[in-house]
Amino acid sequence: MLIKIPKKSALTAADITDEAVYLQRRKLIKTMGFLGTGALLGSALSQTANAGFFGSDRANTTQFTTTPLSFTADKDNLSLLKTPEQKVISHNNFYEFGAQKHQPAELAQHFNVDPWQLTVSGECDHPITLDYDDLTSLFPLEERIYRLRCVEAWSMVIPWIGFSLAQLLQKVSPKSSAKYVVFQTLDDAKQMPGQDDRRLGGGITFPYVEGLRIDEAMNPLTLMSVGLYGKTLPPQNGAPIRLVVPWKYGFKSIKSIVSIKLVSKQPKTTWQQLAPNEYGFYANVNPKHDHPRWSQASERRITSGGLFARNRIETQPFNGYGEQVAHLYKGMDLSKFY
Ligand SMILES: Nc1nc2c(c(=O)[nH]1)N[C@H]1C(S)=C(S)[C@@H](COP(=O)(O)O)O[C@H]1N2
Ligand SMILES: [Mo]
Repeated sequence: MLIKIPKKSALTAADITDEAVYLQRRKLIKTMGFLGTGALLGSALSQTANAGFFGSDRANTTQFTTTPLSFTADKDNLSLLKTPEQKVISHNNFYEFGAQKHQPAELAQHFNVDPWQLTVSGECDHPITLDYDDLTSLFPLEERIYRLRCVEAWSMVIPWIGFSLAQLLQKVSPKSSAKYVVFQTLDDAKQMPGQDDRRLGGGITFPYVEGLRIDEAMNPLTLMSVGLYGKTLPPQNGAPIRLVVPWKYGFKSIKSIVSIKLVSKQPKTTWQQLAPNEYGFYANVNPKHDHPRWSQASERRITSGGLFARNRIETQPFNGYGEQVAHLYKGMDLSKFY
């Protein structure tokens, strides 16, 4: 397939295929028998694996109840063309519910998020445990329209709702020994079928663990998200609370968090442990540092268009957030600390 890369990393409405045209093509491709390939983060198929994308809109994403949230609207990022809500909630990576893009939406609809407990502890003076209601009431909620760039070279633009992680961390008064922050997803194989089924769960180790350096965690862009498109999160997107770090590859944005711990040493994280030459601790979006099995120079932006829409765009350093975060990595060799 010939892929045109526009000069600028931006998309306008003119770049997008009409939904009807897309559905027509999808039908054609289905008859051609393209469905059924896996879409694993760790698989060589990843870059061209559109199976989940095509299959996604069949998922029943509506059984779980989401509720409207009160929040301050994002007025700064209105020029970003948002990925349609239906795509955001049906094309997911959430290996606890299956490693194919359409599986989380299908298998997570009965996920129980209330009651929930999120503990913030470790190297701090005032550890706390938040319950379900605290998640949306402790801090004023804001909308943040962010680009999300998956390491698999696709991306979306998502209107998240949440609060800065910095606000939460300030509440527990970190000690000076707190140099890193470790996050952990719920550990519950009864509810998350991928956790005790290696095939479904893509062969990764659970519970899912992620980490940030303390200054990355304190950066105002780093968001604790409790919602998207104006409502509480659907389970496939990480209900009831997940991390969003927009300048890093999507796998850093850990979902359905039960524990946040301040620690003194750099933690071992899920993907980094699985394949350290492919997934680093930092995982900053970097078009100049390719994944060993595919290029990171460009990405497929998921819009309302389909596979053949003109939606291949250049990837930006730090996913376009360099002005806000490049200073965090001053003097570091980014090809070494990838
Ligand atoms: N617990 C957990 N968090 C996770 C993942 C996962 O498999 N398990 N996948 C990550 C990856 S690879 C991506 S790209 C994003 C996708 O978020 P979205 O489905 O809301 O778009 O979630 C991240 N967080
Ligand atoms: Mo990802």
